[in-house]
Amino acid sequence: MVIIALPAYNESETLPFLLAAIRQSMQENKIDYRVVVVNDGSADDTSSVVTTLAGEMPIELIEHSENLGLGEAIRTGLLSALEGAEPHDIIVTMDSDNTQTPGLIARMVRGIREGNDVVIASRYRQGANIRGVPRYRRFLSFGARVVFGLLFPTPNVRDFTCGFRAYRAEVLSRAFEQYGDGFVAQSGFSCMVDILLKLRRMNAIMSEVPLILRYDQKFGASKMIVIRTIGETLRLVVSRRSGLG
Ligand SMILES: Nc1nc2c(ncn2[C@@H]2O[C@H](COP(=O)(O)OP(=O)(O)O)[C@@H](O)[C@H]2O)c(=O)[nH]1
Ligand SMILES: [Mg+2]
Repeated sequence: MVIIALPAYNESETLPFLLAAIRQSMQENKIDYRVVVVNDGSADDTSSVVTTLAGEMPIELIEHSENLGLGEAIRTGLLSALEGAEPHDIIVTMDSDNTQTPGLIARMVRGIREGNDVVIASRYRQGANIRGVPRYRRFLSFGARVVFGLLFPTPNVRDFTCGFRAYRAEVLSRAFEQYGDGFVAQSGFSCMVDILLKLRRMNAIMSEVPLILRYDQKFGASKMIVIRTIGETLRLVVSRRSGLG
């Protein structure tokens, strides 16, 4: 079983496309799946869009009564995905903005079945293709790749910040047992790096597959607050390097 956890903040326009693509891809690949959408206090009709589609495919909707940030939504999504999951099940997270292609999930699932604990959809692998990402955002992701690659070298990992990943359920359960809620300690976009560094410390086996990123298809603006994310990420680097976090 593959459980796809989607953090969603004001994604009513894109979710129908993404959910249809997920459904089609899972059917084509004959993968047993369910989707968990975490509506993080959206001001639009994200909830009703999801409820409408829930009649057509296996979707669970979880609501935060207010906007708590990507990290909290990821934690809620991972915890509910783990409820009732078997140790060998696979939990996938991805953006709800329909810029990442669910067709890649089948390959990520295979990566876990082959023996990886984590498979990352990576911008830095042969075959990756990035369309429409502004230059400064490319620069930031690349900066993160360089900084984390130097300070926290991790076999097979180049993309430390991408939100599209697959995890072996058993490894995530162990991480929550070990760290409690602190497994996802960052409330903002730096949560992805935070999670990765903790799994690295647990000696998880990781690999990457090339990501096709269709940012050119993105409706509306990015929800990432750039300065806040840089600040959080730098604080994370300092606390991890000094052994405080
Ligand atoms: N839960 C939650 N999710 C958010 C928030 N901001 C953005 N997201 C979600 O996080 C994901 C990444 O945001 P996105 O705008 O795609 O960022 P970008 O692709 O990196 O520019 C999307 O699924 C958003 O719906 C937030 O405040 N809370
Ligand atoms: Mg996105």
